[in-house]
Amino acid sequence: MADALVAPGDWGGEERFPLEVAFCVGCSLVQLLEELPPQRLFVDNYLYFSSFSDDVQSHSSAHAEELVTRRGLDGGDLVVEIASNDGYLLRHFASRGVRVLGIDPAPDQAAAAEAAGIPTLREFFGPEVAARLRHGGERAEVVIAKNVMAHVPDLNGFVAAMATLLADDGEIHVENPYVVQLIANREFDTIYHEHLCYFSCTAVAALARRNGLWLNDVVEFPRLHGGTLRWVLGPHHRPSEAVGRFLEAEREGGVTAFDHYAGFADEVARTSAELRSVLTSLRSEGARIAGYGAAAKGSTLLNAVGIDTDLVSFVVDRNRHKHGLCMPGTHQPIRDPSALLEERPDYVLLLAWNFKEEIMLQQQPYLDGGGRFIVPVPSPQVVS
Ligand code: JHZ
Repeated sequence: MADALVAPGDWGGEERFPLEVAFCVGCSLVQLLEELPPQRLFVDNYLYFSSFSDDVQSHSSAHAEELVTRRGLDGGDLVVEIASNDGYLLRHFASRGVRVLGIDPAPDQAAAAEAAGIPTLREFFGPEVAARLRHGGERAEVVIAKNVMAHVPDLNGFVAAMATLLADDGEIHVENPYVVQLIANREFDTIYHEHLCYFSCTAVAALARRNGLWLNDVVEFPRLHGGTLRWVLGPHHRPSEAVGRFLEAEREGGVTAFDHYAGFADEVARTSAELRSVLTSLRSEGARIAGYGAAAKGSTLLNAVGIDTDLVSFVVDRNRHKHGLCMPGTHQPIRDPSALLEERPDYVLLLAWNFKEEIMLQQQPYLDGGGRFIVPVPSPQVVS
């Protein structure tokens, strides 16, 4: 499991599960063939705190600003976020006087949100929670679901539940990495058990229609998490020009047909072999290599490519909840980023490549001292 960080030496209890991805010719959805229980993924083994990225913070604040201004939201309106984590987004609505409710089953993250004044339901969101809230008189002007729709086993139930909770003229904002960029940039390490689905606009439009909603807008954030789209869904058919443009581009680009995905496994195998050979030859020349980012995608990459502690000796991460633990499967110890200046490894494998600019800016002293980063995807590249 990609987020199941492990205590040093505690290797005996580690489990491995098959990971296969498939394309549905019926609805164009790219999806995993196996599911693990959400409780194990997002409650028992989950140390992800959204607030550790400045880029995510500024993206969230801009999102709140746009919605509050355009819709004129105030204390009479409710904004609900599903998978609200540590309150990284809702706090920007709350500080503007809007009523908020977070929903997240991850205990430590929900506690952090509550401590920041964000009321949080500690539950998995679904039809039952939505019906209960609606029965209690709650309807949301805006429902937000960032990087969570891919996590849900009952996808139709989840979307129908968002519709249940929505006010008559409300908006649903869903964000997820865009499958087109995943394929184009070979972001294979973002495929792991937490992510059951990989969305195109075609798949989201079909999903919305199956659940009484319309896809009304598409907004692109090409740098966020390797390429993110925001899909705006609503109960009325009011499509922006972007909706038609994206759907047409996907048809023309073949995104709705299996051939588009057929060569992906071979490309991933090539990138993996290339990365292994870069690391192996640097090590054989005596270079010392560390990793940056104890991310879920990081453990996926380390395990998929077979990067053990001989190749990459330790990993650093800003999230203090991860310090003292080790990467699952490959067992690199996780340390504070200050270890890069203490140990001065010759190279740092950038496992959190989605935050390349932000991390390289923070690590200017390491770079100034001659340090170099290796960016693994789409194909390994050394940057200094
Ligand atoms: P990051 C998680 O995936 C989990 P992960 C989840 N499956 C999901 O959908 C996505 O997020 C959105 C650290 N960091 O965000 C923080 C620094 O140390 O790419 C994180 O541990 N310094 C729910 O885990 C990691 O890197 C920094 O300056 O792949 C990045 O993880 C920054 C910016 C981050 O997500």
